[in-house]
Amino acid sequence: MKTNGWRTLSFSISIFAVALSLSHESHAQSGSEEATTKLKDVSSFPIGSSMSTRHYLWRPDLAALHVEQFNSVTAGNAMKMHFVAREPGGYDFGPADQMLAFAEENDQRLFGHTLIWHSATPDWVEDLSEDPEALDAFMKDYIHTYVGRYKGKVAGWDVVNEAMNTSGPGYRQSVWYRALGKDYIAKAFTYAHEADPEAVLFYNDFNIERDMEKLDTALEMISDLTNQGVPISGLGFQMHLRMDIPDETIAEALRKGAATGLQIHLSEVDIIFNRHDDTRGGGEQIYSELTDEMREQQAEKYRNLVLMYRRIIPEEQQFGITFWGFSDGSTWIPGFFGMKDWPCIFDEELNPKPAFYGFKEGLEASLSE
Ligand code: 9MR
Repeated sequence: MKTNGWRTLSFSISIFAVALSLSHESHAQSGSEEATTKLKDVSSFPIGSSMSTRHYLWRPDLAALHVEQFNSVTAGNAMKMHFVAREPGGYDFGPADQMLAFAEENDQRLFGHTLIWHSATPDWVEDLSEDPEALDAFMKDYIHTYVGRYKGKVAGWDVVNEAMNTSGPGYRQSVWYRALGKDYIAKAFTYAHEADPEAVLFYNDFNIERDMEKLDTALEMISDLTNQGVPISGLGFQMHLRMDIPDETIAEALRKGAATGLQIHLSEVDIIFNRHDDTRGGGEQIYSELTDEMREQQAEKYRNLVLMYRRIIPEEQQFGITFWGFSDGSTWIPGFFGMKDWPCIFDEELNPKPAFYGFKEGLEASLSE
């Protein structure tokens, strides 16, 4: 049974946790006390990361480090539609159940990613769009069944992900949009709220911290939804950052986000040095080596990001900060963009980078400075 499997995993996690905390001490920059302080212990809001069930099962070292440092977890892939609704005629909640078991056994908040996303819509669901009513009926059943199953267990959901064009203004012409118009968004939030009135319901998107036309389109949508009484309660900034995105631009975007009054989640944080064009395989390798100077600059960027979040987002709107992977050895970046990079706070060997200490400083700094 799964439960036994997870018990065994929890046991191995505690062994690894001890080993890892020892190894952190040897990499401490300014004393073992600082190195062994956990991010989750110095933060007033939840800190998390995406993880895959595969990693939990095959990489107990990653799982142990996650549990040691974080108190929130998002499935990197396992809770997407193309896994849950792989085939017509039923849902497979096995991987989502594994995520829940991991979260419950390790005191983690479970965040649901993601209900409606063009990129995770299986072909057979896309085919339903020839009959918009059938697509809507599927969406209703999917969200009711899925969110209802995890009612009270999943704290919040990315209800709709990436509904805006990749850049500039306008809605993405996804299969959902083409069949149901932009109303699909209001419907998705309504269905999710019906299934779990307590869950925090997010709209989530990328590049909205740098592309003001895109952000403004999302904000207009949010204000339309709110005016219609649609139960949207959160805005997720994915925050796949690049070193040269100016902090002032990010701050401006956060100010606009905060003004919605919604919960604000930095939902998929990482910071790269190289560039890409937002498409699979579209990486441009400018830097092929990570220098000490780059490490320090990245630490500063992570520190500033946390400070901006703490200063700009009112405490009651701080849903938390979630990394999209925390080790340079297992980040999604090289596989997706076809380029090497070092976006995370831990290196390939799971040693804390200056970025880890920068992030932690951002959490600990007094805001009256
Ligand atoms: O990290 C995820 C990668 O493993 C998947 O192949 C990909 C497609 O499902 O999705 C990645 O995660 C994405 C997230 O779900 C939504 N925002 C962008 C993330 C990076 O592409």
